[in-house]
Amino acid sequence: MGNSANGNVPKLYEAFKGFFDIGAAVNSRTIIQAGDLIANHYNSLTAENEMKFVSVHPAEDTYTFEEADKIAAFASKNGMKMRGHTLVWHNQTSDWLFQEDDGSPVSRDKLLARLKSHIETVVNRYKEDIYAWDVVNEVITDEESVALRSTKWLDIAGPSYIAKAFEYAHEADPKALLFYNDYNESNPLKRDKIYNLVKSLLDQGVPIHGVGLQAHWNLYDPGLNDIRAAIEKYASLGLRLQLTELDVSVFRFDDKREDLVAPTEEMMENQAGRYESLFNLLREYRDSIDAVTFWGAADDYTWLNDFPVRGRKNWPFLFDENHKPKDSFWSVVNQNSKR
Ligand code: HAH
Repeated sequence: MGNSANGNVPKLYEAFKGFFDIGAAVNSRTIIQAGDLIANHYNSLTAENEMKFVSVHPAEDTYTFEEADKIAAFASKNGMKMRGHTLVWHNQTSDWLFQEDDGSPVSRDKLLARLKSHIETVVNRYKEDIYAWDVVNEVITDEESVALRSTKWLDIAGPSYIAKAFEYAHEADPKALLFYNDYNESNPLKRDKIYNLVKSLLDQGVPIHGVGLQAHWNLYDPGLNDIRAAIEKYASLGLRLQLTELDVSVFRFDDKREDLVAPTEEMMENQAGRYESLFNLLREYRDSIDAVTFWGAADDYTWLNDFPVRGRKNWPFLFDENHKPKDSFWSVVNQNSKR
């Protein structure tokens, strides 16, 4: 075991050597506030927001890469890999993209031309830094009857924008691994819709290399059997898998309680047990899974502090608010040394 971090705390990513990379989503603040922790324990980075459309391309002739560049430089300085997130999404995307100057909707051709130019510029810029891109994020609905999410992309361009995005990304960097990424990916119904979408892309010869399971999970859901079935189903497509945005919320998704200022002991015990069984399962699928990226680094900052309940704190990670390893950390790291 690599006991090379602080004292006797093994480095998280070293504990998973031979299994998969261990990543963290970061932002311009966390690479400073938690920079040491991040560089010490993770060997891969994703920019939480800084490479999204609205962050890098606020107006047609304006690209703003300063924040994204800082994160890429941090990764490179610390010898970490980097994933790109994300080229096509329905959120955090600038309105100008879909509009003419007078506010009327653009034509399909114009939207696709803008998409191509955006993808070329962004993917090209980070060619040396980024080995894998989330090309298309969250286009499948959670509802039973409909497959594709109703978005401006779909309204204007029709379903082929999905294949186009992968083609443009592949042209821009033929070496990059290209992912379809989504949440509620282990829900059997949504899983089958994601599978069908990805399969149809493969059948059309679209350059897609992986499925990203966001893995925004909690102490109770999804069940291990559903996670296992999802991994097997996606892997049966012959694609690479990654967990791209893992966190384990201490609340059920529909639990709106707001009274806690610290996690209960029971929550932290349950979380350690949950992480232990999750990583046992993930290790079983090491041949299909190449990386597990957490959607944050430590409990002092998580997007879950505002979602789905605004301002409610959550404690979803392996490191606490002071960047110290939690029981959840030891439950996944000790499992490895028992093997
Ligand atoms: C993810 N969506 C996004 O991929 C990521 O870019 C963002 O920073 C946080 C979470 C998860 C999600 C959502 O967008 C809507 C409902 C549920 C979950």
